[in-house]
Formats: sequence, C-alpha cells, structure tokens
Amino acid sequence: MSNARSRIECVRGDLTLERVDAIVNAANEGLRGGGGVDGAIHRAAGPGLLAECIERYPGGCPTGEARITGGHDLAARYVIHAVGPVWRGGGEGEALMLASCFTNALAIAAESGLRTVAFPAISCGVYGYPHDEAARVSIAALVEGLESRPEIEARVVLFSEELLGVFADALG
Ligand code: AR6
Repeated sequence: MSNARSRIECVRGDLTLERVDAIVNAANEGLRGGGGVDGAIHRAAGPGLLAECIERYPGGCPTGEARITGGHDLAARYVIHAVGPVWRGGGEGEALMLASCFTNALAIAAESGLRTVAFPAISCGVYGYPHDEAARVSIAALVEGLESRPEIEARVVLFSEELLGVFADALG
C-alpha cells in the first residue's frame, strides 16, 4: 500500500510488547528514563538501555528531536527516543515540536532501514498536551512523513480506549 494514511494503524495496547523494528519512546531531554511509557520501556528493556543512552548520548536530546538505541530485552529491535514538548498553553511552539518528534523519528527509521515503527501518544501524559490537538498534529506529521517513505508502516499504540478513539478520529 503506498497511500500514506493507509499505512498508519491506531490500536489499543502496551507499546513495550510491540514486535516491530522500532518502538518510539516518549522521553525527556535527559534520556535517563522516567515515568509513564518511558519508565515502562526501560523496565522491559532492562538496564542495558539506560547504559547505552548514557554512553551514546551524554548530553541527552533536545525537545522535538530523536535518538536511536538498541532494543535490548524488548521484542522491538530498536528504540527511537523522541522528546515531546511540555504543554504550556499552545503559544510556545508546542505543535511544531510535537510534529518534529514524529518527523524526526521517521527520518531516523528510514536512515536505519527500518520498516515498522510503533509510536505512543507523545506528550499526552505527564506533559499535558490536550489529546484532540495532539492527535491531529501527530497524525498529520505521520501522514506527511510517510508520504515520502512508502516502505514504512506506522502503528500508534494507545493505552486507553479514550485515546484510541481520539487518534482513530484524527486518522479518519
Ligand atoms: N504503552 C503505551 N502507552 C503508554 C504506556 C504503555 N506501556 N504507558 C503509558 N502510556 P507519558 P509524555 C501512555 O506521560 O506526556 C515520562 O516521565 C500514557 O497513558 O508517558 O510525553 C518521561 O520520562 C500517555 O497516553 O509521556 C518524560 O519525563 C502516553 O503514553 C515525560 O514522562 C504518554 O504519556 C514525558 O511525558
């Protein structure tokens, strides 16, 4: 399937269980683990993930950018750590930074020859992004990024029925 939108699937589930080439982490700038999906990924991947983050990315990762590591004990071969924006009302470039997470994660996946990538709802937890706006921005960035990369299929793995509904609506 070459149509970009048809290569995106929204599902309810646990991202850490995804059998894909890469799962994307909703990380923070330190890249040293944390709560939410970040904590779940580090627990499931084992201590080697933190060790690799420290060794390869001593300065962490700026908001809106992404960095790749191995998947360690995960079923996924790689983890792409993307740093979403903290929601501050929407007037501080949040949408651009959130879109960049998806764009940059797809660019890294393409450079690395990956074909299946699973994303969480970046910034939709601790970082407080309104879910409907996050879904719209995230899906639009995914569609745009996949248009030039017909080899990649993306999944968005949502932890709740509510978020699945919001993202499925944005996908249309
Ligand atoms: N699978 C899929 N989604 C999950 C899982 C899981 N196993 N666990 C949680 N979620 P959050 P953020 C959902 O807070 O808002 C961390 O401390 C969760 O329900 O993980 O980008 C980092 O270290 C929510 O819908 O990420 C950062 O400091 C979504 O994942 C900060 O939180 C994202 O929620 C990043 O905040």
